[in-house]
Amino acid sequence: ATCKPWQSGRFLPRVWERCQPLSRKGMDMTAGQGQQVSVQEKQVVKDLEKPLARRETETLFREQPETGNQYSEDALLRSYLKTHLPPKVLEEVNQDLERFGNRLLTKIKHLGWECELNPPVFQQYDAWGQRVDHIVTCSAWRRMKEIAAEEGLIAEAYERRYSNWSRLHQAAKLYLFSSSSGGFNCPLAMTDGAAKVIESLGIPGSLKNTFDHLTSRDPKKFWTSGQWMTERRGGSDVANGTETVARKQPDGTYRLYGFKWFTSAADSDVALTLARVADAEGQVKQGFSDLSLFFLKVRDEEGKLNSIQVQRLKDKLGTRQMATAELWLDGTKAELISAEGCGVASISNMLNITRIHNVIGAVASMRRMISLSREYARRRVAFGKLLKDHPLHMQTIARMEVQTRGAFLLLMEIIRLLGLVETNMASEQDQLLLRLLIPVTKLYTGKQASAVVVEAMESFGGQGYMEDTGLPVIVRDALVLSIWEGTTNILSLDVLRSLAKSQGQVMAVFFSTVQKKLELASSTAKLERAVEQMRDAVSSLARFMQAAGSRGATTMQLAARDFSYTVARIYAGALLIEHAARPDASSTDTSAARRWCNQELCPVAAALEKSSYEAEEVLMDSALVYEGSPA
Ligand code: UCC
Repeated sequence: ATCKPWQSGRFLPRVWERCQPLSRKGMDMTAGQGQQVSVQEKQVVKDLEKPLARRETETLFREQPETGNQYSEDALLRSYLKTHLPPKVLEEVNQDLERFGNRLLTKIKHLGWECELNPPVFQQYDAWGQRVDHIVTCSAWRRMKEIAAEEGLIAEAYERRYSNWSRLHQAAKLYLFSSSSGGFNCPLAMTDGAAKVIESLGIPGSLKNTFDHLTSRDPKKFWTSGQWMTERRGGSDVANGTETVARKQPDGTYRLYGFKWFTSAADSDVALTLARVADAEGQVKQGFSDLSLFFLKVRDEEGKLNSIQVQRLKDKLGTRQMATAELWLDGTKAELISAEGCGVASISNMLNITRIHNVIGAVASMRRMISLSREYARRRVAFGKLLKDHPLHMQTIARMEVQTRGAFLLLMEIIRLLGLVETNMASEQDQLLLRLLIPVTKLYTGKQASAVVVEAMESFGGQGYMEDTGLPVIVRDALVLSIWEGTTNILSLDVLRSLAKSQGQVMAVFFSTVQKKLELASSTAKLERAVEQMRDAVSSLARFMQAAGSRGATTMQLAARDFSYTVARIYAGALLIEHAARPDASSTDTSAARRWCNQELCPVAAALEKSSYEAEEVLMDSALVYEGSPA
């Protein structure tokens, strides 16, 4: 008994060291007690009899988690597609994803790792002292661009060969691609966003050629786009923070003058950006929301930069495979593509697409980490048995799985709605629901991704913290997902904006959609309790909305985060229940839905009851806590 520190709760290193030899004995004892011993476990025992030097390397080698064809292994994705796609479409999409999964495993994954090992380098001058401002990328990164074209990762969404299901096909591919893409998912997000803006403008003649490049399947023709929104004074508050000025030229084009503080994937071919148009006297009003949207090419036909100077590349925590730069625009030739003063509203078409890509990245990173974590738990032995046979470890992985499933179904739901909107098949309700669910899903999955990948890293113990396992890369890259494309608070306020703009209609659609999903599942006995919990949560949310309606705007702002979380959790719960109520649902589907509904579904109501949003009191209280205690 003294040699089982995990039972006595004594984890002091010295005690543990003393226990090492006996822990082996403990393992043999377990086997002797007639418990099930797997082949793997027997192999470990055999290994322990080998000479020390060989034994150590072989044991760890066998523990290295490996996943196979991501598509074949993703039961949830497969069942989702099977449920929703028409049979003919399913057959083709299935084949394509199977093939793509194989290509990812055998080729693309390695390229992704190469991108991580060879991040972009900034070369400001050439050997002869001439300023070149060259962002040097590795060959694997350039190959990713070709692969993106060959696979139609953008084209698929705009060709619409599967009508409203084209977006689903594209999203499934991007989701599989994301964690092996070596950061190339970032330029693809913005490229998709730019194509969307151009399409929503009716593909004007001047942008037809660009649209063709952005949506091309020809690697030689394919272009990527940047989204240059952020300036020194405005990451979130874009309207007030943008200082860039646009001066009209006699030929009708504009020249841009300003400084862009974060420009992701700065090696892109074109970009959309915001600027303030100067009037006939050359004057500009600063600090007002009168931004306009511009399109520009980064280089001219000869390959020279379009009056752009690269100040430096950013030194980032993650996404290091991708060049983020500070750029001076010094007379950059550009085309005005929105109505003057409507830049923010126009670029929101791009933002909504890049936010969806952010969700794809979030769900993909959770899925990847869990797959590895689960695989490791099948190989690693501790305290006499495989990790997967330890109840607490299994429960931890199960919790991550449930979170990932909820996030995945939210993603698929916004993709489904987007597909309908883009093929003019969406009802007004679908459009309202999409407007609400994009910020909700973005903020929820961005945050969940950080939590899940860190938890998953921990499931590898110290190995998870080792750079050369590749696990820290996934963690680092996931941490940006709650910041990119709007922070959690900014997105929470966008949720409120969607309520205000629609005069509450988004919530009316939300409630009726959730009710419908619950009704369809109410005859499934195994889901009875989950449906009940959901109904309670929906009533609490409705009560919150009634109560909050009579309070001031500050109350609603203080509640915005909890409110958005509530919407996310309730909607994901409804989706999980719907998925579990299918005739061919698996027991995993049922358990996941039940577990999801066992968590706090309506945090906003609970907080209201605790008076957490009593504006004056809370503001004063928060200010006190924020200031800290006097010394
Ligand atoms: O660029 C970045 C990094 C790139 C990397 C991309 C990779 C992503 C995925 C990778 C895959 C893994 S980061 C830059 C990101 N920046 C932001 O996200 C900006 C954050 N700030 C906001 O979101 C703000 O809410 C603003 C700037 C969008 C709006 O602030 P304002 O000035 O307070 O806006 P207003 O006045 O409320 O709205 C102006 C107009 C209104 O329309 P009108 O004029 O018709 O009434 C709004 O309804 O814009 C409309 N609008 C929207 N419409 C605002 N937001 C939206 C929206 N989300 N959807 C529709």
